Amino acid sequence: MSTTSWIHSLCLACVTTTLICVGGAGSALGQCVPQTPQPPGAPSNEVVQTFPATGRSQTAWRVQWGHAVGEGLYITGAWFKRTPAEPWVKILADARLADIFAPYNSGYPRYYDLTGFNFRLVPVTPTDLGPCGTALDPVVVKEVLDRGVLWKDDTEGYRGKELVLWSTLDASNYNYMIRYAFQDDGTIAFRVGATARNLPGSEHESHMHEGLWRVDVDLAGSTHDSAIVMRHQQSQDRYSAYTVEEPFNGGVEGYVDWVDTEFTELRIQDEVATNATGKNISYDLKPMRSGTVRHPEEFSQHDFWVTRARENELFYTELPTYISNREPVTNTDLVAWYLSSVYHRPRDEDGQEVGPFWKGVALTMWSGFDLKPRNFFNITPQYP
Ligand SMILES: [Cu+2]
Repeated sequence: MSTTSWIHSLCLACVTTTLICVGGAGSALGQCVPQTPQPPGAPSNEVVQTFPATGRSQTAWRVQWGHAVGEGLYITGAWFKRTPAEPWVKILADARLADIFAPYNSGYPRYYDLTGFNFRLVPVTPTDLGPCGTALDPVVVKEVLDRGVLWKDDTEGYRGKELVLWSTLDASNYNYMIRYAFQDDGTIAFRVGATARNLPGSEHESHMHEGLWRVDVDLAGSTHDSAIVMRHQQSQDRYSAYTVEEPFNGGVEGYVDWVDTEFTELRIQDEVATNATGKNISYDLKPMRSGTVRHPEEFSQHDFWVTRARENELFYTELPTYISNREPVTNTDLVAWYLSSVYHRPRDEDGQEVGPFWKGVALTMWSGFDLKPRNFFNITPQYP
């Protein structure tokens, strides 16, 4: 069967299925979370998921997505509902990998895997779909998954759920899985996973895989957003500690470095919209890190950048230019930029030379960050 025809048959099998799609032997039966049927008239690039999918929903996501040659999979809008009765609240205007940077330890090559090539997305396979997935189009997978226990209180508890959209970028010998997970507590998990065949001729050379993320957050609409930095600080005796919250870079475009002892986080806060207890709603950008890269390239000298949202400012490598006019980043329309990285030290598990051929692949290495609500709900989400 051709690639196209079996994808279509899988899609047809899944469109009306709410519980189990193409589960095979050993598939995680019972782990599939029912998918919400698409509302009539919804755009073809839009997905709606309520949690739970049937009965009285507690929270819901509405997500719009897109993809293009050389740009991977990206999000073109995301809205969340904290309760069934309230209108959708806008969270994202646009979110994407602005680039993927892969510099090798010897200094060369230094690949820009999005802007430097015209790499395409890989057609969806049955492996991609697993027991619960559906193909939104030939290259985009949608899954609604159980994500483990979200909270416990002795014998009480709740298993969290998430709507996941993901695709695979065919970066020549390499693959990057680009994954966005919209979770039932309002969190969005951004991930890029590096896998497939090590660079031919340099299979044993260590290198970095860096996700250069651009996230246009529009909390409750595009205006009135402010960037704030949160740092953990210890008092001099080190017995007590406190949190410093201050305007990002003095309130103007610029950068901030992640400091391990500070648990540095970037917060985007709306200056007008409040939750039911009167607090300004906000989202925290929480890094997922195993280290910090620094290269001669100026964009890599810092971890968080914030710019005023400009439709023509799209390139991560141009950040030093974008911030040079020091526009305000309080009470305005913002874009957050973040560099996530994994250090790939090749090992025998990546593969071996077998005669004249290489046999094996690097198992997936993930990097990314979460955007997590703060004072968006006024009470614990998904709690009875
Ligand atoms: Cu690698």
